[in-house]
Amino acid sequence: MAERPQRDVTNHLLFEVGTEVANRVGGIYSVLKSKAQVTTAEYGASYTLLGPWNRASASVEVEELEPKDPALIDTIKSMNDRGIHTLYGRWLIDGAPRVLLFDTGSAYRFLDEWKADLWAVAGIPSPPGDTETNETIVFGYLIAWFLGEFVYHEKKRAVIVQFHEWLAGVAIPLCKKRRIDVTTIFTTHATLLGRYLCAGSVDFYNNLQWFDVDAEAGKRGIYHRYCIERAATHSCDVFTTVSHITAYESEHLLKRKPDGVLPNGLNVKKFSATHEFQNLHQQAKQKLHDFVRGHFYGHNDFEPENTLYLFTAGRYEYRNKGVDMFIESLARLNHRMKSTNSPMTVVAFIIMPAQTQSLTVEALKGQAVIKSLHDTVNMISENVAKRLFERSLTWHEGGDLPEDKDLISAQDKIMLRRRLFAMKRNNLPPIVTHNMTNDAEDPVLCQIRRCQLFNHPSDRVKIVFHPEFLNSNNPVLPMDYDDFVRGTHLGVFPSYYEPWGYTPAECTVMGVPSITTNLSGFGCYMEELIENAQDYGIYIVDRRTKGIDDSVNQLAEYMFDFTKKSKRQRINQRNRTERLSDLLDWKRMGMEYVKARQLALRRAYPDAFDGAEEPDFFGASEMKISRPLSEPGSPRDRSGMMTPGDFASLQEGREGLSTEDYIAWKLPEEEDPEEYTFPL
Ligand code: G6P
Ligand code: 1S3
Repeated sequence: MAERPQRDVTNHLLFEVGTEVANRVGGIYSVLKSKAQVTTAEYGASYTLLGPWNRASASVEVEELEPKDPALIDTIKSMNDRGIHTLYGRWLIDGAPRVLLFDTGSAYRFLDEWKADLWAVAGIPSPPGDTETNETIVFGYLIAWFLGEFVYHEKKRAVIVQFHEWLAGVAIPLCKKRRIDVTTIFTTHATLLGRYLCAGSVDFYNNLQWFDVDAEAGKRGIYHRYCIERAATHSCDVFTTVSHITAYESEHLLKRKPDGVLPNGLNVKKFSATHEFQNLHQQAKQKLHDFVRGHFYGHNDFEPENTLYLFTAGRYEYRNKGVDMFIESLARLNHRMKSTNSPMTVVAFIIMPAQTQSLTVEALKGQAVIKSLHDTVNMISENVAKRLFERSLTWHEGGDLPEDKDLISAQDKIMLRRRLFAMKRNNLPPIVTHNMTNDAEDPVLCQIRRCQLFNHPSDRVKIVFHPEFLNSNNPVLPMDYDDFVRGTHLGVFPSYYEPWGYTPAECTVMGVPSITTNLSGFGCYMEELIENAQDYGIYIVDRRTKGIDDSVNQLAEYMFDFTKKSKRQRINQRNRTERLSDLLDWKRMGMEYVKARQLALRRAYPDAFDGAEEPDFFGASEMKISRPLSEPGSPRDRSGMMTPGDFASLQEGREGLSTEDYIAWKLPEEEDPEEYTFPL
């Protein structure tokens, strides 16, 4: 067997492969996009993302470039000469990383050949008719083709390739089989079986070690996909996932213990509004008030000042994202608020795209009715101002001041009366803003009906289900998602299956408190890191050790306690929440990626590290932090520095590499005293 040539590991190249490169689908797009800045800062032109060429999104997100690297030029040319269409360019996002996109459509003529090869070399079956798997195979073979040619042209530098999720994973066993001289990292952001099993009615976490994985995959018709995922897991040099909980799941369902946990970060600068964020909340909240005035026209018997906006959002995975629990807890919250005569009203939004036909007439009418009222009142007030001015001009000493009746004309009153009559409604404000394709069977609607949360005037909890992602051009709720989140008071994400969970993390960096669970990667991470997470606006529902009923009660209790907070307490809490932002920044989280890459190099080129000093990032810490905070609350006091990997260090040679802390992190000092001396 030929020896691997010794490549330069210091000036290595990095490729990251994913199906969501410049193509928004879900969480992996968020990972790649938000991380781009720190990765390009580290690698510059040595970093390229590889993905399938989705023409619609690439035309908006990618600017074409001429490649400069000779090996890249030769490889692209050789593939183009064989009829494979590619797009090389700059992804137009922060960090502007280079991307190389492959038109899978130009390679489908090889599909049958590649399927046969996949069976021959890896024993992976691929039944006909599964278009997603076909796409995965074609993409995987293109990537393996590209990498094989690339390292043929680039002989000096080591090449690290990091693959995200099974959809990008076919190339990994191919690299192994073909002995392509690259080192590979496979990062799974969820497991196929985990997602499927959790969506059913299975006690997932208590049975993880007992599942007959092949049989379970077979029963669900995903055996061939599972084979791809498992092959990628076992043939990569370094296997990682995004949280501990998914590491545990991977160990049992994919039968390999991950070498490390690479949690997801955010580009905090993008959200950072420094002291402005409280004002942004106030401004965005006004827009929510506007929406609510329209939606609840005729039933606007609750005060904006005493209204709290709660929301959940995400892909429509009813059970996995915990929407079932959210609605049940809202019903219990409603009951508690009613029985304690709470002065507050909660408006709970569910933002989850489902199949819809259009906005409902009722939702559109609500906004139109309120807009007309607004226009009419403006017109009347202009008329009143004009008359008041005219009357004032003719006033002389001893004369009477103008009376109200002189100011509002009969005409004005008729106009106003018309608008007021238009606001009369015989029905209750709707619980959903769109006409649903499957209204009768939609799980969210069925659960709302079962809990009888019908927006009755006596209800203290009102519901608005918006089954479409938000955007500022929407005529009913014209707000972008970030803007919407800023306007709310509390995000609620009681997920059952959530490898990481960007939604509560995004709330945090926008200074919005959130509720999550100890079954979500983010929830576990925060629970581990912060002693008194609730003070920081991070509430964690126990869905692991409690029964379902107790978890629902705990969630209802958290929400009920939140409704009892004063405005000042909410403001204080938001300040503390926002202060956690740096904890979630890629500048810190990205260090785990650095470690994973280093481990990949060590495993592929052990000789290059012999006798050499341990690289910096595994080296001794530069400084120690102690408790930097005023009360209340601090992250867990550690006389040392922390990285996310402290909770699951990367394992060298499966024997446990002891990684030293290398990044200092501390909360900024408290700026606002907990107790205010002025009245609330
Ligand atoms: C921000 C604004 C304040 C406003 C407050 C409302 O802090 O800067 O002007 O009073 O939000 O908070 P609330 O929790 O009642 O929406
Ligand atoms: C997955 O997306 P999902 O919503 O299907 O990957 C995300 C990025 O790693 C992660 O945040 C999420 O929990 C996973 O579930």
